[in-house]
Amino acid sequence: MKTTAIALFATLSASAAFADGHAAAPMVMTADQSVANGIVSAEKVVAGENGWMVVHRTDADMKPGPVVAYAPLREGENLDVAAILTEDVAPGEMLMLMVHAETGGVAKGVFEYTLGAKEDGPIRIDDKLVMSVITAK
Ligand SMILES: [Cu+2]
Repeated sequence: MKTTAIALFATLSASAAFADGHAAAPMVMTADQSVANGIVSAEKVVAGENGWMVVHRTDADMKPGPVVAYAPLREGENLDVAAILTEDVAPGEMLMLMVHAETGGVAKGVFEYTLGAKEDGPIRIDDKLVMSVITAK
């Protein structure tokens, strides 16, 4: 009986969260991968609004560097997101996959961000960037 009550509560909380639009916190789920085919991919990306998965170069300092790929994201869950690299990335080089919004620019549906720009800039949750760092295999 107790178990049933707990399960029911969990179900109610989940639907309330969905109605509120905060079903899942923004995140990037990815892993080290070969990018020899010219694609960087993420298993799953959750975005709070329509936007972009942006791929920055980075290194051991973990600071976002130049953008080398991007792909559109829908609000909510995105599975198997693939971004085409605009330049070669060698095995051993590090990449940062980051969630950016589609706000602050002048054109809708056009990726307008360049490093440090406000157009289509990164989102922040609790003042932190939403990103994952991988190493190219
Ligand atoms: Cu970024």
